[in-house]
Amino acid sequence: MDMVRYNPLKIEKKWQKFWQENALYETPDSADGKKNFMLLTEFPYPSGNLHIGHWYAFAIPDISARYLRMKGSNVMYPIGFDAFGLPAENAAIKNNINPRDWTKKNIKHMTKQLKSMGAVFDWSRAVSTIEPEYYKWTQWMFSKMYEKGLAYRAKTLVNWCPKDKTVLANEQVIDGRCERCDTAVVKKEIEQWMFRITDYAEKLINDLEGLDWPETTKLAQKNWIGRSEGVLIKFQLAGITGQHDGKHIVEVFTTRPDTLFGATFFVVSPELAKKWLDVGWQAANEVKIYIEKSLRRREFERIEGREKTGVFSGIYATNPANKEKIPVWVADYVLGNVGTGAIMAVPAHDQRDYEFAQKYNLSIKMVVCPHYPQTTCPILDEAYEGTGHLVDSGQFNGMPSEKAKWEIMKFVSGEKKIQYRLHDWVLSRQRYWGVPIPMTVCGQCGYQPISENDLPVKLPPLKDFLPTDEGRSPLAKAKKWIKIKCPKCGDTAERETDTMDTFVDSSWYFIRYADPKNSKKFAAPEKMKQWFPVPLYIGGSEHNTMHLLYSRFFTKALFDLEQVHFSEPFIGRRNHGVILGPDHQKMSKSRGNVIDPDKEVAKYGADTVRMYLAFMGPYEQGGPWNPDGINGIYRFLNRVWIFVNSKSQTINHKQIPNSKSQIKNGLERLLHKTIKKVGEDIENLRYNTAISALMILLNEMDNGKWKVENDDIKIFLRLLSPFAPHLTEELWLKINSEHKSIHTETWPEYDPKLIKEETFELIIQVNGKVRDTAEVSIGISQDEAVKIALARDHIKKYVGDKSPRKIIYVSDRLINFVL
Ligand code: ANZ
Ligand code: ZN
Repeated sequence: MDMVRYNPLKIEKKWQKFWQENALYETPDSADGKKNFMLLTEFPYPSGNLHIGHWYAFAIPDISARYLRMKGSNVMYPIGFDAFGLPAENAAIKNNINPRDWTKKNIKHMTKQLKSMGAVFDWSRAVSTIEPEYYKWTQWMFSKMYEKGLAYRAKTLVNWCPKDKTVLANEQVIDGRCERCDTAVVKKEIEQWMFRITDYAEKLINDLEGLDWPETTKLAQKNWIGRSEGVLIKFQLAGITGQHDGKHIVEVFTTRPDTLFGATFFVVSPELAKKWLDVGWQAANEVKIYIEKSLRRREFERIEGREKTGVFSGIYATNPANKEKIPVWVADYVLGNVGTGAIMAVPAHDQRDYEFAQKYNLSIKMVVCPHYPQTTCPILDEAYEGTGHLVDSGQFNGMPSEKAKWEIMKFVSGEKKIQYRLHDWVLSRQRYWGVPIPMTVCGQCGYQPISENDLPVKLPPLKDFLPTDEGRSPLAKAKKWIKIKCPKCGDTAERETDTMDTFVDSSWYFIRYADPKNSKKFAAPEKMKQWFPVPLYIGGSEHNTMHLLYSRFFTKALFDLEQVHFSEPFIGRRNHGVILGPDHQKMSKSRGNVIDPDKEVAKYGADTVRMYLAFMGPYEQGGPWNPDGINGIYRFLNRVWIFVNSKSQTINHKQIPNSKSQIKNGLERLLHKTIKKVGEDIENLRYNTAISALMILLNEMDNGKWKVENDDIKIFLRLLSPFAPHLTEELWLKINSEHKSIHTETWPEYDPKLIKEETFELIIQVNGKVRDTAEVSIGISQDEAVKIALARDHIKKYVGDKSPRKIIYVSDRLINFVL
């Protein structure tokens, strides 16, 4: 018997070509009565080369896509490219080529690499955010949102490099310095385009409830939005020169108005203090220096900074509750863009204030006592942040703190206020490689939207795309392009030269998959009805906040604009884990622990690489790459190859001597159990245990004990097909005379009778009293049950040599000996 060796490279290329030529994975908008299911993954950034993380993100959900198809859904598994963005611009500058050429080249190469996975991607629906046919709609959505006041222009604090004279994204600021020239970065107020995402803060929190998302993701969104219910309280500040009467009312936002009597100092953020300086406050030199210095620090350093810093401002505030004069400090643990940028500091009940007071020797006064009616408060070695009863708080003494909150609010005429940590989304970038913002600016009429009929505003080709001196977008250099007639007065005007943040492009890309070629609309309503909302979105937890929040905001805005029929984009969400290097460390070039998927595929074939990634651990956890592990999978697929090949030659020839039905039974049970298990495991993203079950099944089929029929092998191959699509396609051809792709087969069904537990706990009674139990096979006869029961030592004691008067047998439940 001669058998061809398993040669994955040969068969994989062949089948990929076959699938493509036969348009096997092109998903129709509807397919005779089948349920539509879009299985969405996060479209990649065309960085140039697929890494193993891409395989994890795309080749593994492909298992689910294939499974759902076999279960009878019309599954769309779309793919595209998130192709605008800074890296392209930087790479282009470095290699002296155009960002478009660089990006297109990468897309071409990565498309080839992605195809080597053998996934069911529908390439006919692929989208790329840099194509004018796509970004026309990104611009159109911006315009619609502008019309509704959801997009607007306003001053905001940005990172500014004084040397390069340019705005920097947070990621471009390294330890407070410009990543390019190492100059200390300052915060500068500049006008930017923003989306009013804060209008949706409440809905973005409340609507999480109906979503089937990981709790961690929901929590991350809630924390990011950071809703807190509090009170605005006015403080009178005296001694700020430059204010018209030297007096100044400053509001603070607090969630604990009940602690007002314990406010022993007052803190303003450097940002707010800077504003006072700008209008003429004559602060001491050291105060000015402190303000300038802290404005250069990055926000997260300020919050997580080990040691709090600050400086006394020379000013005093009046505590409105007890009229005490308290010192005003400038300290950078208070943030300029949170609340009002100033706080009442209550060191006894707020840990940050406590640490600050300790360091600068400020007084600490406890006003909420945890064990009332005892009013001697404990000596604190940290702030007491809990609730209790009020002490040292005038007429509020003895009141529960929860009640005192609102009473004290009334007492000082405070105002209830819901506060969000979330800011409006700054969407403009002073960069070349992005979607032009479709606006004009005219000396008379200010900003005007470009008419819908004139969209898309195409990105002009530019030779020099470095930012300009004043930090203006490189588009300002497109002298011809920039000139336009004002849509309102007809005078000469200029185009907006800012481009959009790439998060805008990716906030709606999934909608385009439903209708990628439409030139009249971003997607036809009837097609959207067929596909949305998305039932399952699989991606990385790094997108827990920004991307997922922005897409939800976009969807809600489009819903309110009556452009889409759904207000939540993704009903189900699962996060995949991260693949670590063989040394259990994050893969990185400098560590030299990077696994190159192309090399692994060349060595083992795509089926092995996919299946190993699926096998290495729970998908939601990820784990380290193990060279022995991938070998194990390769050996398994080789065994499958040999087993099916040999069976396909001997089937129906082999004589089985033993009683057939008896022998068949055991394998059949295992087959049906495996059908159930593999299906359920895939549904729960437990691909690893599904694969273990398939390994057990193969062992059992291959141990010579059972008569293995052609139909058994067909079931096995169908179960394996989502994991190893190429190998199973090849073997399917071998065992079927007429070839129809295995990937158009249905998922096998299991017989519930066959997977019932094989044993049960037989209850053994003597004279109606339970005396023992025994594990026995389901369906045993009364005679067998009697024999088993009477053989047990414990029962022998009761029954002795008496012969029972009566035996009551309830099959598959109990046996009772009446003596
Ligand atoms: C007085 C107080 C007493 C506070 C107390 C807390 C405990 P959440 O709940 O996270 O929203 N805060 C207000 N504005 C701030 C700013 N710009 N920078 C830093 N901290 C600021 O936090 C609300 C609390 O954060 C507010 O309540 C305020 O401190 C502080 F026993 O006011 B609290
Ligand atoms: Zn005008």
